Amino acid sequence: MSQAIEQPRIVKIRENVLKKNDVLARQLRKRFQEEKVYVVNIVSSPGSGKTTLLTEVLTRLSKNFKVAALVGDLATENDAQRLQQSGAKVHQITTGTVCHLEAQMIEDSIKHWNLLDIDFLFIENVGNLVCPSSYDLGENVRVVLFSTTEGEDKPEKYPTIVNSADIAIVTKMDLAEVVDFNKEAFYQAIYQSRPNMKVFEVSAKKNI
Ligand SMILES: Nc1nc2c(ncn2[C@@H]2O[C@H](COP(=O)(O)OP(=O)(O)OP(=O)(O)O)[C@@H](O)[C@H]2O)c(=O)[nH]1
Ligand SMILES: [Mg+2]
Repeated sequence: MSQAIEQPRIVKIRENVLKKNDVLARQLRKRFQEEKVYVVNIVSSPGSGKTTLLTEVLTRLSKNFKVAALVGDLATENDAQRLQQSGAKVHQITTGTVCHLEAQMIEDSIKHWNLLDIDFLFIENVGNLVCPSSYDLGENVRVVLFSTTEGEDKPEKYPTIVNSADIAIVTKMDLAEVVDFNKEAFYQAIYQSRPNMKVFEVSAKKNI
């Protein structure tokens, strides 16, 4: 079979997978809404600080709210163990070779949880700046993290993830000076895709 004939088949399968995911994500969103669970999907490249920031957020929020987290990685339970230190209900999703979380994985993971016992559900996606942008998980809000140590041009290089997110967070601000992080260039790169995007600057390690 020639490549010209094979190509449309691959596109078709991808379309079907995404469509199936969208349908399930819509059902999940409805369920979350009915059971009053606010869902946050956190996406970023590997190592930009998702687990570190989320552990801090869960620790603080758990004083007044019922919080839970799902975390996706290709392998290991490391991040679930770290997040559990916050006292929150946590479940690790190991994806094997898949570079993103899908709505089906979320549905399977929450099967044993009573959603009425959860006010906020955080989903730490697999570390990847490409794949997670195409997969709706039924979340209320999608947050993209960029760390100062990655360089200020990442929003420009990965516009799809910026476009699919609602909010951006710059992490590791305590290291900004050491790595010569050019804040102006970073904001320009973000605003190029999303002129009014809300951006927060944080450090999960030090008061800045
Ligand atoms: N200095 C500094 N280091 C940080 C900060 N946040 C995270 N780190 C460090 O960055 C490294 C990666 O952090 P993680 O929280 O594991 O990053 P992640 O995005 O969850 O990584 P993956 O789940 O593997 O994609 C760790 O060594 C953290 O200690 C921060 O605000 N400041
Ligand atoms: Mg992590």
